[in-house]
Amino acid sequence: MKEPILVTRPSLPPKEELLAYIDRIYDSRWLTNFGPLHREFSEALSAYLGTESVSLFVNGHQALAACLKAMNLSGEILTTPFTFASTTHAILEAGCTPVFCDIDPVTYTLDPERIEEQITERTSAILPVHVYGIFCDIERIGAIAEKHHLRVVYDAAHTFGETRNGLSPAAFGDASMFSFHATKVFHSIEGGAVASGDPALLERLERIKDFGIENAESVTEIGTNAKMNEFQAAMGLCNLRHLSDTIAARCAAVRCYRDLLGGTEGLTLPPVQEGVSCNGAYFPVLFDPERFGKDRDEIMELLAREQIHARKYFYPLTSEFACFAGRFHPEETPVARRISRQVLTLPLYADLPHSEIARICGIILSAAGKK
Ligand code: T4K
Repeated sequence: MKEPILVTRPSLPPKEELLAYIDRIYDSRWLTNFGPLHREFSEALSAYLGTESVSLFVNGHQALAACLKAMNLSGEILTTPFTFASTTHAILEAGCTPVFCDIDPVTYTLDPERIEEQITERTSAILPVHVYGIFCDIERIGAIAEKHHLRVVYDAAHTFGETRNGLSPAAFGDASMFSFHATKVFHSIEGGAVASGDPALLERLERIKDFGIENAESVTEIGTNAKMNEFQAAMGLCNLRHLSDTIAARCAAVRCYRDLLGGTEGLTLPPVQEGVSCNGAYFPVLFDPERFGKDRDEIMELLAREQIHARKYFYPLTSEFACFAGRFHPEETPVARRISRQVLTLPLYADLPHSEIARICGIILSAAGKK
């Protein structure tokens, strides 16, 4: 029987490269709490992202939650419901209220038109998501934020490894959060980071993730424990060396999907953005049941019968989560609602054979009698 195909599979560095770092960890007996590999990884990431420094975290979610806290945000934060649970949960954990704006039907990111109409005197920030690695409308979001004196924190969990007009995602907004989870293009098993041009914010983050400890005898605020450990940093350092090969392989897989599915009536493939070097993070396809002849759930089921496990990233909308029943109004974001019901993210990882991509596309196209 064939191995199941999952939506993603982590890239791994050659084992001996990782073992060389593990030897160093054994020799030093320094396992966590700002060890030498933590420092090395932090410097390597700053160089890669073109920033002065970054603050590393045990995962992306803790990075985002700590960032909102460190900015002393209060009141309402304008955001998208078309995202992973983390984005909305981080806002609530920071003691703020998420206010959901609708998304653009082409980029699936926050629609600037919808942002401005939701600003009130309680709004303190905008939290857009570069979903699937598709960049938000940075210029218009920046202009709105400036006009209304709002902070902008990008959830850049999906964008590591990309550039926009030569700049890394870290160059935009007041801060950006990256996730280095195992399922991401680049990972440190679990992990995350905040990048910002504000050294005071980064310094505060270093304390918040370590219980608010300033030094052995001084705790200056209530913090948490969200430090990245040395084993995570070791995996990150190894993977960073191989990142360009990983991205090249993922982008070749994306091209293969585009060649096979492009131009099919009723299917919408992810947009190609001018000036953006893509990282091949996800391959979301929208299925319009009227024009394609089959809906998203039918296709997902047909693939699953062949042991191919695509995922509905991101359905339901975070505003529709059971834990928020009755609290938000998902019908007020109709574009996000429609897209969440049509989207299927197809399997994509660096070593996914192109013959398997052809099989996946064959199942999809023949389901609708298009092959
Ligand atoms: N913001 C956004 C926009 C995000 O998408 C995320 C995370 C965050 C913030 C928060 O960042 P982190 O705190 O996670 O750093 C997965 C990931 O766990 C999550 O990181 C990611 N977004 C989300 C979109 O996807 P699940 O619940 O779908 O994961 P799971 O366990 O179902 O794995 C997905 C597939 O990957 C499975 O089919 C199996 C495969 N897999 C998974 C793991 C963990 C492997 O082959 N090996 C593995 O080790 O959330």
